[in-house]
Amino acid sequence: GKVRAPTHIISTISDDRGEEPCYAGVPMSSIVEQGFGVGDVISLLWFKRSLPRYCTQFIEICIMLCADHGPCVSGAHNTIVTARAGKDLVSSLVSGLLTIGPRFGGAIDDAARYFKDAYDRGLSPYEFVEDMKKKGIRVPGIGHRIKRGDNRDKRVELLQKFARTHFPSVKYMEYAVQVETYTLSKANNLVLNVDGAIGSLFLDLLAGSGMFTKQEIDEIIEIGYLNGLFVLARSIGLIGHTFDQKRLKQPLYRHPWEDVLYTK
Ligand code: Q5B
Repeated sequence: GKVRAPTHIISTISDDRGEEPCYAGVPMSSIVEQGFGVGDVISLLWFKRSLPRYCTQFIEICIMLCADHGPCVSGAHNTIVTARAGKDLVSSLVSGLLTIGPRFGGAIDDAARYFKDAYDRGLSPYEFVEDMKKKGIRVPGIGHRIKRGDNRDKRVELLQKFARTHFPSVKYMEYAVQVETYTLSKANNLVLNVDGAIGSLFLDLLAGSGMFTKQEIDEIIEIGYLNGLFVLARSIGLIGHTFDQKRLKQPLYRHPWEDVLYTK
């Protein structure tokens, strides 16, 4: 019989060979006609399935809330400096994106990994936090430079409120809140941050929606899908900062000598 030459690429999420592109089998016209939003497109292209409206709405809220957090955070700072050095949009954007990592915005996957492992193993918040301390690992999703126990992150409150209203279960989030209660008893800056809120709530979305098998959930957490939400969201803000600097015709940035401690 006929032998098909092996392909060099396998792809399962979109297909542009027909009359119109399809995302996970859903034609573009259906996406537009059914009034799908960006949360639905993310569901199709990342998770390869249509998710219930409350899930796609949650994804959209994450994107909106993480789109920007002012000019002083690591990502925006890098983007602003790069734009002011006369670089193009893509260079300015990626310069900011490259700061996203374990300390800044890229703690969502690890927060989900550690909260899931601790909750599933039945560790008390005390056991979990003290165990992390013994290992010398900062609890991902906990701590913030400017947010405090008496100045909570509004984004975290908004996500929690939405999930408490719409999710069938928020057990992982409640666990993260208990962890926060314990860490706040140690230091006032050790709040549940936006990464920790998204990480724990996405666990609830995956476990409670009935749309994913246990194996699929483990794979999503292991591969690390969730930092993608912050990367995607913050790209919106970083592009905005690039345009802003160019519109304002800002000159080359040079850090002031007075703000550097020169020492031998
Ligand atoms: N300590 C976020 O640290 C930060 C601890 C901890 C145990 C912890 C830190 C951290 C985990 C990573 C994480 C996401 C680096 C943050 C984001 C997006 C953003 C950003 C924005 C946006 C802040 C002081 C003392 C030390 C530490 C201890 C600190 N964190 N212990 N577990 N998690 N968190 N990142 O203030 O005894 O003195 O040595 O790494 O979740 O990125 O808005 O800015 O939208 O753009 O620099 O919101 O918490 O504190 O390093 O001076 O530590 O607290 O061990 O103890 P800070 P440090 P000691 S959201």
